[in-house]
Amino acid sequence: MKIYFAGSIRGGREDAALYLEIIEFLKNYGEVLTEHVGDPSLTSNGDGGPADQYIHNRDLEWLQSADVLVAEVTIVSMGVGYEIGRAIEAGKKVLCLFRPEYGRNLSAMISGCPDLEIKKYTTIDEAQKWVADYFKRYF
Ligand code: 6K6
Repeated sequence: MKIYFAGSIRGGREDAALYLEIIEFLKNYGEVLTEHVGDPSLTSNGDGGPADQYIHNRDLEWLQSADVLVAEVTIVSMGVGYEIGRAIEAGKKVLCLFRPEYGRNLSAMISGCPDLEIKKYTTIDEAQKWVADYFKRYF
């Protein structure tokens, strides 16, 4: 099982520690291709990394090879939204995790999309429960 985890990078890194916890839990179900998304040292403006075109093409290859996309969508991120759209077009299963108490409404293009599942949560325990439930149902 190959899992692509998506979370905000240039959209803001406030939830990086949470991404790391979700990634660690996802490892119970398979290989997480995008562990770097939970790296606390990765900042939204980090310099010296690979060129954007390289990142885009490499990440899309990983996405195409993945069985499932799990996206934390609370922090608005263009990259995460793009990855969700590309994953749906490729016929991948998509689970979105969202914390409504963060005070923002989810984009209608995500909340109105019939081809993905959105689970609302407050605590990491709840997020883990939704992940476990999703993998039990589909894999
Ligand atoms: C690093 C530091 C600042 O910018 C970077 C770019 N590096 C990236 N490395 C790997 N994956 C990336 C990078 N930038 C975006 N992504 C992909 O898009 C990840 O898979 C995330 O799920 C998503 C984040 O998009 P933004 O728009 O929040 O950056």
